[in-house]
Amino acid sequence: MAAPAANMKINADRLWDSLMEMAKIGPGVAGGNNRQTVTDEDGEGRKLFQKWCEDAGMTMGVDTMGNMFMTRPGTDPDALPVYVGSHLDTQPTGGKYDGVLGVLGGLELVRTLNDLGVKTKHPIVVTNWTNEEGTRFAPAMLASGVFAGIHEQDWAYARTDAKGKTFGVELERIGWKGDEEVGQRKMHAFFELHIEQGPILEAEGKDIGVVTHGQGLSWTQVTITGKDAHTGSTPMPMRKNAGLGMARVLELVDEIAWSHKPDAVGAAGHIEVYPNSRNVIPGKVVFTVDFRSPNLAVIEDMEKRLKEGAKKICDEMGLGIEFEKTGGFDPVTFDEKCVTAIRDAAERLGYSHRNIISGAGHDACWINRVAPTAMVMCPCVDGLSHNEAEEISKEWAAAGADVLMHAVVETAEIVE
Ligand code: HGY
Ligand code: MN
Ligand code: MN
Repeated sequence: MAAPAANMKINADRLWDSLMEMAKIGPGVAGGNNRQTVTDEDGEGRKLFQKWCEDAGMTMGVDTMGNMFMTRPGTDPDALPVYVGSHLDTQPTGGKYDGVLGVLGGLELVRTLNDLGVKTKHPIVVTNWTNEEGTRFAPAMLASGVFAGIHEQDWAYARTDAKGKTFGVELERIGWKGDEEVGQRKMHAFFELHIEQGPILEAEGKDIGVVTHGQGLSWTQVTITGKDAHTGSTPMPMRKNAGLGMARVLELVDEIAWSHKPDAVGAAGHIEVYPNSRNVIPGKVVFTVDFRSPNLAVIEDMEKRLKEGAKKICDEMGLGIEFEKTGGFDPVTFDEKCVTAIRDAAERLGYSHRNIISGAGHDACWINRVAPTAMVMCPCVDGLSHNEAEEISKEWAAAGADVLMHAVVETAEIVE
């Protein structure tokens, strides 16, 4: 297949302006974003993305999970489309680029092809996957997971947020429950551009990460029960302090992750304390342990040791404990041909690059189950993400979008 000419580049200023425009929707409190899934802000961001795509001549399809598919026709309508995209939803204290760069990078490549009058045999479909973050409704990558047949749609619709609202009702409320049956679309390939969300590329001075693998993820929700009691008048020996039990379990989580250094990681980002009153010993805590590793056996070992060790801690303290697996996926190996298209594109464009394993989960990790898939990464400042201070440079964004465009266009086959 003919590769695009090395001088075929996206419009960096236009991409940057679109990123800054989208960042105005669902602003955070410290310069980032709080555009959580199926909130009104998410709905607003979707509308802006739809407008931009339709202005670029694309037509929209939306499935029953709210996944948005914006199609640029190819010369052969029967050829399976090449999909490209990521997610527009953010963490509560999210950055402006996590996910958004991948969606708007896909839009920018279409805008550039329009400018250059380039046609491709295969249609190109720019995608916004619903609820990648899994922060409001666990698990992460919910809608791409339903699309890939990992989760049942009814189970996904019933996922509940901290206020007792369900995903399905909220999706309908914001008016983005589409009529296309989820998962019916067949793909020639899927490409995702994403910021690294880690320190490697910046530290090594590399423009591009060629993502060969994604590490696996395990989310275990732990509920520890003790007894609410007065923090002043209850003698220490009489206490059933669920909060103290959690503290000791979190120490264990850290110890387990360190025992598998340098690759394994572990922490709890979600913690609920009940009744969360200054003068009541917590009678119940609910928290989610997030373990990750490129090695499945390591993940399984960490899960096993968590259960055994946490049970021992609670037994000794007279506390109850329950475990629920609320999310996870095995380590991912991306498609060799697609990965090569990305590496060749970086080479052709003269961008420095290195192979990298994705530390974060992405929709591409599920789509890899149903279509040849690969990812391209760009650096981010100090490797910081899931923080409002998340930052990238315009040059990094442009390099990533250039490589994305070249890999997509080569795979979609330019028609001379
Ligand atoms: O959890 C993750 O890795 C992704 O950011 N949702
Ligand atoms: Mn993301
Ligand atoms: Mn994220």
